[in-house]
Amino acid sequence: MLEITDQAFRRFVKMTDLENSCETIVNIFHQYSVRTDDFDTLSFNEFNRLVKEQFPNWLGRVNDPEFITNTFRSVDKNKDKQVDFGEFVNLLIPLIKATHDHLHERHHNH
Ligand SMILES: [Ca+2]
Repeated sequence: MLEITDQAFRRFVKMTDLENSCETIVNIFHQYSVRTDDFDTLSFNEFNRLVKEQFPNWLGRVNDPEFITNTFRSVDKNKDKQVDFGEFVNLLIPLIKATHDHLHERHHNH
């Protein structure tokens, strides 16, 4: 039977914006998590790099080492000095909510 690769399959399936957004989040996480040690978690250095490169506008204090250290500690809920994907998603939730609130503020000011 003809096997269809994941990539080929995607050419035939039109994913929704939300599906694409979810996949983008997973892909970006992996771009950083595969660099050293455990390929599916972020070490402190990987986390530091992801936050600096991916949130330069939203997290204004990305160049403050204390801010990065404190954020890493608070995101690393199980204290294993690695940020897994679930912990990473918990970091995104308040950012997504803030984006939503910000959009409403702009809407109300019109
Ligand atoms: Ca962890």
